[in-house]
Amino acid sequence: SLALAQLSSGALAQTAPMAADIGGKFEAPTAGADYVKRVAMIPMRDGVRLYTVIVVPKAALGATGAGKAPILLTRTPYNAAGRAQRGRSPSMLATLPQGDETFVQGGYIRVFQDVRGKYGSEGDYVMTRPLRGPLNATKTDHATDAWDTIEWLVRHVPETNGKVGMLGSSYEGFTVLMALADPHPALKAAVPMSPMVDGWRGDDWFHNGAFRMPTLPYIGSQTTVRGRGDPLATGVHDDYEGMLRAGSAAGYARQFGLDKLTYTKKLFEHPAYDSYWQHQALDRLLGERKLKVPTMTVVGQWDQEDIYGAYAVYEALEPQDRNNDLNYLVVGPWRHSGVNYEGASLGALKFTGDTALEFRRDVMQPFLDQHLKDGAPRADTPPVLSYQTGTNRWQRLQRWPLACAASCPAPAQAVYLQDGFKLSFNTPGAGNAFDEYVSDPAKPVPFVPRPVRMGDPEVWRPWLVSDQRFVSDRPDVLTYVSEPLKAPLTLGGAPVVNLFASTSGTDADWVVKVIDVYPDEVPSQPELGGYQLPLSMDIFRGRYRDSLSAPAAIAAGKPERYRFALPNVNHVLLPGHRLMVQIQSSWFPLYDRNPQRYVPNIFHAQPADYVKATQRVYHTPELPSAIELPIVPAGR
Ligand code: PG9
Repeated sequence: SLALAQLSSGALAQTAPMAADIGGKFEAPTAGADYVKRVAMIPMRDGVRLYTVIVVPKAALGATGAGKAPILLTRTPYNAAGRAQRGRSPSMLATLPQGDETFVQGGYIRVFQDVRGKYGSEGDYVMTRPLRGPLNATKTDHATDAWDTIEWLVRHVPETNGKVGMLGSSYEGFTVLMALADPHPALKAAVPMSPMVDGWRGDDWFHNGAFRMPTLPYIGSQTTVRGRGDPLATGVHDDYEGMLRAGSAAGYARQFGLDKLTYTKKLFEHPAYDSYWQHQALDRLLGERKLKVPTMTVVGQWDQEDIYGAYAVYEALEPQDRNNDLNYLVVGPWRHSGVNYEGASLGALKFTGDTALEFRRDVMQPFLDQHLKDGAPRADTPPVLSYQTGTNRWQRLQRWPLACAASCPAPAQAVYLQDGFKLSFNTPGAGNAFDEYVSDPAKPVPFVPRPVRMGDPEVWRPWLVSDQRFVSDRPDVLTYVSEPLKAPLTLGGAPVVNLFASTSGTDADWVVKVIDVYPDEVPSQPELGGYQLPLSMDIFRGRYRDSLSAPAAIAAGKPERYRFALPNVNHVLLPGHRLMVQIQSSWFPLYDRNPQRYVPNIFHAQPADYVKATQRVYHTPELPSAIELPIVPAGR
């Protein structure tokens, strides 16, 4: 037969048995996909090229769609190629991240770019690179890199209509804000989500001067290599144990070689709010510039990483927003970056539906369309959109906050700590002048139940709503509670701590928590019976009570005033619930321990510096410890 004849003559091409099986560049066919993915090395003004992934819907290709699609840009230190690939799929919807779904449905071009020095980009990486100015004498920063990138995109992506929006969460939110410092004219809308704004006051690295230990493994994973560094080989199951054994934060850094990393050195050299931090405070820096781009800043009420910055930026930009159409704030019942995932619950809390999708689909998308799509209708965007928990409903508001010490629709009202571990709106009367506890750095109060698995997302993500009963009866935690409420108590703003306290040491941390205590029984969700839900909590390092930049020892035994704001809250405590305040002096191992003996730099505290101290919290007419609550009167 013919086949046999061909075989014997060797006419059929044969692959040599020993031909190498991994050969040249392989490219899978993409004809069946509904998008094309391009990679460009975009040159910056100093010649450094940044790795950029551009995902274009096929519907925007060719004659019919040419020049019609807007671009959404995210600049990331977290691997642009990976960010642009949730999964491998011929469908753009399945390829891009969950939070991008409405962009895909809306026909947007999506762009992810590695910031300089990370993953595929050239140049040096500088953690949260400061703007050009006192800390950055070079000619480039994230503002210029965003500018140069947008300039290139509008010239080189033929499918675009020339309008660009920027968005991203956390570090990616920080790069959005940086672009606003000197925005390219084609940048028409910005959505910074959970942005890192001030790494000392209350985002990521410190809260009010207390150092957050997860910073150290983060520096390891981000700065040991251009890609993703290895996690620490801690050798312990319980981070509480591992971090306690290491002593100070510097001791922990040394154990893993992290003390050799440049950014660790920078942090350890700047424990106070000195010019290094002040020159990076993005709320102040942006407040000094003209706001030109409509900006919708987004954050979760229980953002466990960047709970400070979004409100600070909104507040700093608000004076420029005379017509209430440039500076928007959105607060959802979310964890850090939760806006980009499913938002029907957080820990034990359940909401009315997928609140994150509701926001993305019904509010963010029309806002972006209005500013980025040619001929799109004006969106009905409220100046402030906030999900009120307790009642579980979205609120469209004209402003934020609703109550505060001055210049708010309602004045803050003090709730006072009372003898007998009570809380009331009356100033304290007769009775014991103070309550006391011994704070022992050898047995710090854990921030979540042990074993503490800080890197476990199940522990870390919802921890700000965790039931506080696991510490409320510790002898080193003071717990004050009101009577069951007869009427709803609505909070809409930032509670302010006004604490009068003394320590037998010469330095001290003060952790204050405002808590909603559920009734003993909650028939609709039994596990919430008696639940102690944290609404707003934070830490303050006592040495900074008079000056954030110039720390000073505390006089042992002398009552001093500690005044600081807690994170914002939008919540109704329902009738039958009780208001609770807890006070403690450690929150470990999230925050490094205060040795309680004053040392110049706590990072380098020695074992002998860690001493027990007796803390007294006062509640007398002269020393009336209180929390100033942002109470919204009924009917507002
Ligand atoms: N919270 C993270 C971060 C932001 C900025 C600097 C360092 C870390 C993040 O989730 O990106």
